[in-house]
Amino acid sequence: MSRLDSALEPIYAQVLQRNPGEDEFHQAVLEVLDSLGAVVAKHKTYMDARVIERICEPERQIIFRVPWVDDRGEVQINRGFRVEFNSVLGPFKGGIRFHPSVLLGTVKFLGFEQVFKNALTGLPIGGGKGGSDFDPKSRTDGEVMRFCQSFMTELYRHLGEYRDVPAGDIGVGPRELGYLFGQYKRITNRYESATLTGKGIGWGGSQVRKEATGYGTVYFANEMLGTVNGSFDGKTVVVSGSGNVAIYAIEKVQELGGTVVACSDSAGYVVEESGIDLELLKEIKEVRRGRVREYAEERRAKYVTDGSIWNVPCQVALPCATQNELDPDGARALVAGGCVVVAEGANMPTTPDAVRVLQGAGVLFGPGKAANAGGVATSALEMQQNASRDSWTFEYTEGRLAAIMRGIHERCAGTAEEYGEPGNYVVGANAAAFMRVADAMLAMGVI
Ligand code: NDP
Ligand code: 2IT
Repeated sequence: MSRLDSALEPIYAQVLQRNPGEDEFHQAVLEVLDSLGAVVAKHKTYMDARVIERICEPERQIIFRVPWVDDRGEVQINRGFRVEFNSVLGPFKGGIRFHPSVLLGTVKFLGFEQVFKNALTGLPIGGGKGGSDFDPKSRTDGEVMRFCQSFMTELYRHLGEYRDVPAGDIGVGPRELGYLFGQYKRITNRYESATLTGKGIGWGGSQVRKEATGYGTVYFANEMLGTVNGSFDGKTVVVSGSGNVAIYAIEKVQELGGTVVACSDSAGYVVEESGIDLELLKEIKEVRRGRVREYAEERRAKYVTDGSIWNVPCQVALPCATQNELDPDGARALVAGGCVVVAEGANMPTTPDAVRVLQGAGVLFGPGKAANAGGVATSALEMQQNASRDSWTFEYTEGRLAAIMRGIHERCAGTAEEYGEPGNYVVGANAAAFMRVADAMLAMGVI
């Protein structure tokens, strides 16, 4: 059940009416509005200036045709999106997702989340997101390159370091980012490094960007554990997914002395009580572009295709795959298995009902817009390095990331306390982020 403040109900009703069929977007908006009752009661100007309604409406939504030719010589047509949600704090910033499930509503939910996430980092970045229903997993390198070139041939006109700066997300990693940047550079005849982040280290990328989302999630979870005098040392951890975020979450958990006993992909999950062999997982996922099943076969480990990874008992759970992957049954299984902390590496992986189950059982819950902000924060550090034509060391950059994650945790915990909900990171993250965005919008007039 929602606890939406009555003053906010008409705003949500209008979002539903204006964006029919976009369930994920509705979910993301409701989750934020649910946290804002006390904020709008205290600061009447937000309502008077209709700042919430303005934040719920993207500044610009771009939808375009992406035609390309596959290896058999056949024409393929995909749909491309870029939702430029809010630029009040800086240029639009956020990843691009290539996955067959991508619809306008998916990109809008991700863009909306990104606005608040980016605000929490304290860095000068607005929020946006892009994507396509293209499936890179079923395609050859040549097909992926031609698709990326066609995608960028339309998107380039909207980008720029002062306008809109994409990065990766599901299905968009180093290979895709290389093709995208190459085509941008060709069309514009300019080497504008800070137009895209997640670049290769040899051509303008930042140390730690690849690791940043997973590492940052674990730093955030570690801060959460710290509030109950805990740490990762000796903890049993479950990480869903096995992509970029999951792999580097596993790496940092292991560095901090925890044992990751399970990870997954969309086909199944592997369980290894003694801990995941990260080098083999990286080799299979990053080099061979393989599956978790292959990992399980090589390790002769237990592989499950017809169950939920949340049934694996753990003390810390890090959902790092995709939206709505942790439902109330999964949440109840986590509680029964002794879980004390859940931190979201993915965007909105926990359904609202599952969040209530976790919080109701006293599990500390770190929402993605706070817990996974390390990726975009390090993207902003990449932009800083590009702007100054400099590159920092791994150690220095990781130190900056760690400090940013501590700052986000402090901001969320402090704001939750201020609004009478100590320990509620959902309220803390949403209220703190909203006020930063809303105050800037108020200062700039009716925009
Ligand atoms: P990757 O493409 O590297 O990996 C995605 C992983 O999630 C894969 O294991 C994939 O399995 C699984 N997955 C994807 N879609 C589904 C689905 N519909 N059902 C079940 N499993 C699925 O992506 P990332 O690791 O970059 O992203 C993971 C999550 O983290 C996303 O929510 C993303 O938005 C979020 N995120 C990413 C950031 C980044 O910097 N990359 C920053 C902040 C958040 P399979 O291969 O079987 O599809
Ligand atoms: O969801 C996210 O924060 C990302 N996919 C990363 C965005 C970025 O611009 O680095």
